[in-house]
Amino acid sequence: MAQGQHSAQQLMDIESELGAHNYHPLEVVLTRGEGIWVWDVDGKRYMDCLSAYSAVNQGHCHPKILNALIEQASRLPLTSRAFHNDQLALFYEEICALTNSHKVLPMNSGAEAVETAIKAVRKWGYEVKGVPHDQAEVIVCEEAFHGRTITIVGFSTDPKAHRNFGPFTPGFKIIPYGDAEALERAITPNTVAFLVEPIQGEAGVNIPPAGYLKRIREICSANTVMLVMDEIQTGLGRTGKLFAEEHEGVEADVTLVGKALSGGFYPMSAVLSNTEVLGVLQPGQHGSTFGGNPLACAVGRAALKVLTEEGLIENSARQGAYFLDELQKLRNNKVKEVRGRGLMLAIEFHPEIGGARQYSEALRAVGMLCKETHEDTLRISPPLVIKRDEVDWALERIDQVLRDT
Ligand code: IF1
Repeated sequence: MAQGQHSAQQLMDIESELGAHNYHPLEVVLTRGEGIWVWDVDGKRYMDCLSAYSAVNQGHCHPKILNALIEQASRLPLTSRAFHNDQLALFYEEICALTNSHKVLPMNSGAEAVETAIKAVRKWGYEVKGVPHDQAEVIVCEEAFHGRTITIVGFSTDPKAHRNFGPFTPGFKIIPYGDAEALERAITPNTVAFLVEPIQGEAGVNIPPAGYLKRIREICSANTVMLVMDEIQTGLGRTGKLFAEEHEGVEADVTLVGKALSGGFYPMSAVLSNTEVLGVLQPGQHGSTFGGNPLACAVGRAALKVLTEEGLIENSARQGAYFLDELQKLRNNKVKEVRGRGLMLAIEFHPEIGGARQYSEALRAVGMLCKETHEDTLRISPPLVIKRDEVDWALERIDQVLRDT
């Protein structure tokens, strides 16, 4: 069926009839994106303040990444890892140089990177640390989000994420987020890793107390426990640094990236290691049909180049600081707290006002697309290419909606 033959409502009705209802999207049907802007099928323009959950940090349809995609797709999209290709080594070189990593394992989704890291740290635990067979423990946090596989939802504290999906994978211990001493108390001789987000995204931009990242780094080092930082949402410039861990000068043993690693053009993730955790994996012990494919690598190389050459990390810090400062000036008794680091921002409303969804809907009506999380919090994460006058444009609408809703 040619594009444009269906109304927005017809398309939503078909989705509702034929698709599983595992999402509750805003009632907007998008057809085009460019930079921070997206357009719906009726030609209405919106500022995208979700960036596909930080997968579009470089802005929609960035021409340089698009050209890399088209060029590689027309030459050689996929070889499998049964053979070498001429993009993988170059992607390795460029991401290792940028992130000070020694080893990389490329995968496709963020959840696959998380699962890969869990496999690698367990294997490192048995073969290097000497943990007794099948006794490895990984410590994780309450309110975390690391993906949707059975193993990952098994250690989620969000009932929506794990109810009726059991039985689950054993070997995980859950501690409160932001409490370094809880980590120290939870460590046993069988602990192989601590998996944590430097800022909890899905939990509503939950920023840990100052010094938390530094303290968990010390505790992990003192106990030979691998610090695995999930930077899939916070990484690649979102918080105003390449990685959020840099705000406290911390370097994880294993860093997980995804989402904006491809600028939103292609599913791509990677496990980065600055120790020999990835060195324990031998041929035949892990892999994926599309992991490290030449198309992903060509797109990833272009996405990283755009991020660094166009100063998007610095822009995220600059515009994010301004955005946060101005949001905090919006005096409004419905707002409980405004939080943020770089362009990873959130407005938390008082529970009694009836939830943040009403604000997602009201902002959509005035041309801004945001997403609520955990009932009372509105996430604001525009692409990192946003300019000062565009931040002001957004602030005007947020102020108007807060006053009128
Ligand atoms: C959905 C949430 C955000 C992530 C972190 C791993 C992954 C994610 C820190 C897994 C993915 C996505 C998943 C997407 C919506 C979005 C999300 F609401 F689900 F929780 F961003 F907060 N680590 N987050 O944020 O990466 O396998 O998805 O590539 O499931 O609806 P993935």
